[in-house]
Amino acid sequence: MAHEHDVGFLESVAHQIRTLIIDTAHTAGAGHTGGSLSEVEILTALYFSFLNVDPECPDWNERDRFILSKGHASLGYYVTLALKGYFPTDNLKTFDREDSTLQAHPDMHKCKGVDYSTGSLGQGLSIGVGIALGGLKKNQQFKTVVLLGDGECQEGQVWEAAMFAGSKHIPKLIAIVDYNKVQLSNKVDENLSLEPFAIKWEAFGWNVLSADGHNIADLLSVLSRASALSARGPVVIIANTIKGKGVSFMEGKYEWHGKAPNDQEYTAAKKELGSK
Ligand SMILES: Cc1ncc(C[n+]2csc(CCOP(=O)(O)OP(=O)(O)O)c2C)c(N)n1
Ligand SMILES: [Mg+2]
Repeated sequence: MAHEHDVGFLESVAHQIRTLIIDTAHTAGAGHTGGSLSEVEILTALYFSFLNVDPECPDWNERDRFILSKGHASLGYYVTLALKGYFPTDNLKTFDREDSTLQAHPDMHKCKGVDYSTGSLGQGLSIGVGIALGGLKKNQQFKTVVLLGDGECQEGQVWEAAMFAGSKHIPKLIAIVDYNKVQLSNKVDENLSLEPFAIKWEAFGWNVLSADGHNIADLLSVLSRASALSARGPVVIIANTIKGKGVSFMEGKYEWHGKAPNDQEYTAAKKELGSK
């Protein structure tokens, strides 16, 4: 079930998630660290306040749906699901192993709490549109939330899904873009700029909100506005974030897109996080 927690509590959850992301990446020697660190507060606000979900009943038919369209950032997702109670945090030690339920990209058939398998960028919004439409046709009340990367928004399929949802005024559908300005090997603007981003979504028929993606109080208030607005049609939240947020030498660096810290980097990262 959704819970209203105070911001201080949620910030401590976010800090725990960030620390466990670093631990898990270091243990596995793998993972998309940068994009996992940028989504921490978004996932915290969603799973520990906004989403109506129950880890005891992961398949409950009326649960809110969540799709991590930027599936490569599974590290952050798995840590959040573990802390929420879907599976023991000890399982995180198996991340990215061949026999693990926690594959590099989320697998809905292996990992409890994962509503849809992702990893091939560009697909999540289409899936979310389909799920939201299904709920609408069955007169169900659940919300569907899709988290996209900004580099991912260069994919044509994102805009086909956006055009469809906007044109059909699909309700209870909320997209969030983790706008960290960095993709795999360069900055989004240097590669293929999304701007004017908000105007594009508006032109596709969406209500557009923006948030400081690292400020829990702001995220909660924007999510609540998004929820109200989504009664009439789809809403996108452009969440301004920093790739690698929380570890100074990872912040804003594409070099940390798909890299795990070595022993020395791990010690330095933990020192920084511990002192916060
Ligand atoms: C269709 C597809 N093309 C390429 C990739 C490889 N890939 C994985 S992550 C990534 C960059 C994504 O950047 P962004 O969406 O900005 O994610 P974030 O910054 O949040 O990590 C790419 C190109 C992929 N997973 N899927
Ligand atoms: Mg990005």
